[in-house]
Amino acid sequence: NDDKVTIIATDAAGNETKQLVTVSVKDFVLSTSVVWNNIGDDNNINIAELAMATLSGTVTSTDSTFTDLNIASIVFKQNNTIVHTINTALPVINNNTWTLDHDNAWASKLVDGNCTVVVNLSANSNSITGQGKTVVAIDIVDPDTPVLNFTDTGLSNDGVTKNGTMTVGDLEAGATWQYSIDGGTNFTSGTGSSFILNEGTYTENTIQIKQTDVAGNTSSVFKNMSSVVVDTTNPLFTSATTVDVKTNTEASETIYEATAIDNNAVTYTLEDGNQKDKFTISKEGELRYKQKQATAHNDDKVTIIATDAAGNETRQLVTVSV
Ligand SMILES: [Ca+2]
Ligand SMILES: [Ca+2]
Ligand SMILES: [Ca+2]
Ligand SMILES: [Ca+2]
Repeated sequence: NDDKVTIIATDAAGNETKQLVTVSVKDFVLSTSVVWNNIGDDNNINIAELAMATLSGTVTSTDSTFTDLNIASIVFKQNNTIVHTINTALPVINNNTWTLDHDNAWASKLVDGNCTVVVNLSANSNSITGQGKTVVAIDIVDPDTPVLNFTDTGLSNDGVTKNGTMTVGDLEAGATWQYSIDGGTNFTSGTGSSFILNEGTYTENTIQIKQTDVAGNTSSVFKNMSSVVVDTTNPLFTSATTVDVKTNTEASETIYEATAIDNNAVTYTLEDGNQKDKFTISKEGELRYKQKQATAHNDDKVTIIATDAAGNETRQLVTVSV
């Protein structure tokens, strides 16, 4: 501020007047803060937040004598590309503060990713300009609907399993997830990527799973479309361990009916060993000799395996006397 110059004004008659003029060179600093509102404190905008987000700021300047201080434009950039510019009906600066009200006209232009907002200021007939900016993350994509996988032991694809570990798939990195086993009445926070179902029957829609991404967007709810049955109980034999057969009974005749009780369907097979090769058994449990037995004896032994739909097995040794 120390440049001085004397200017001489001279009229046609030669009269002179001098005036010393001091010229000060200043850095005019004009800027504004830019703050997102209604987006929580995570600097991340989710779908619900974007529906009511506003922007505001406070203008800072090194000189209070600016005339016509105003916002010239507000520019939204994503990945260095301008996605929207507001240059009409701009916020008015009042007591150095301004607010951009929510409007779908600009909010709807924003997409997933980092968003930079630049607020351009102007004063003194546009001879002074300045700006402010802020960067925020925008996440307006719902996470995928989780999927449920489990090992369907025993009979395949019947939904009856002895392994109650339910694995949750399609979880997003950083997401939290919840599951319900009562049709969505109560949800429990999940950890890792699986949960354990206790023994029982879980009918259609009883098992529900949802996830929430880091921004707070929640997925659609997975619901099981068919029953899941967890069966960890072995079948219980109720048929006898000994049987008497008359000599010369036809081979086609059932000599013994294996019976085991279980909550789920049971099938019967024979275990290798003993006199297994002398017998056949139907999956319903009908035991027969392969050949007519002509002589009396009481030392034929065979082990019957009862297997439920989940693959749980119980063995019973049966002694056949002819
Ligand atoms: Ca947020
Ligand atoms: Ca997301
Ligand atoms: Ca099964
Ligand atoms: Ca069972």
